[in-house]
Amino acid sequence: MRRLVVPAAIALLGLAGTAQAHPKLLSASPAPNATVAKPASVALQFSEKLMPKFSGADLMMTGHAGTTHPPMKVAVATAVGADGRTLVLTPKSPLGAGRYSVAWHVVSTDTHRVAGNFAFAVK
Ligand SMILES: [Cu+2]
Repeated sequence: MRRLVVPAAIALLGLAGTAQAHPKLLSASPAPNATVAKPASVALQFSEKLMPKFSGADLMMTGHAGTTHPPMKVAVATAVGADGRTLVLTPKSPLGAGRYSVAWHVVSTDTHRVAGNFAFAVK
């Protein structure tokens, strides 16, 4: 029954909320599934202003040299840009060639929490 209850709750929320504005990931650099030269940072632009305290992302290396391996966390500094809507991850050391995934979670200023993930590759 649990599977039925959740959609019903979401439907109710949809009816009750006229000003529901969940943060959406508008764009990212590197773009999802892109292959890029070594990026100095990873920037995620959202549709809503973010609460920096509750917003962040994990950058993981998932493979290199044509192999995949268990996700290895990459040390990054995380900041919200001056526009309040962009999450910027700056790796502490340059990203090597390989495959990466970004698992992000953000809370917008209207307290809505959204999470997602995408992958990119560095050549
Ligand atoms: Cu690796």
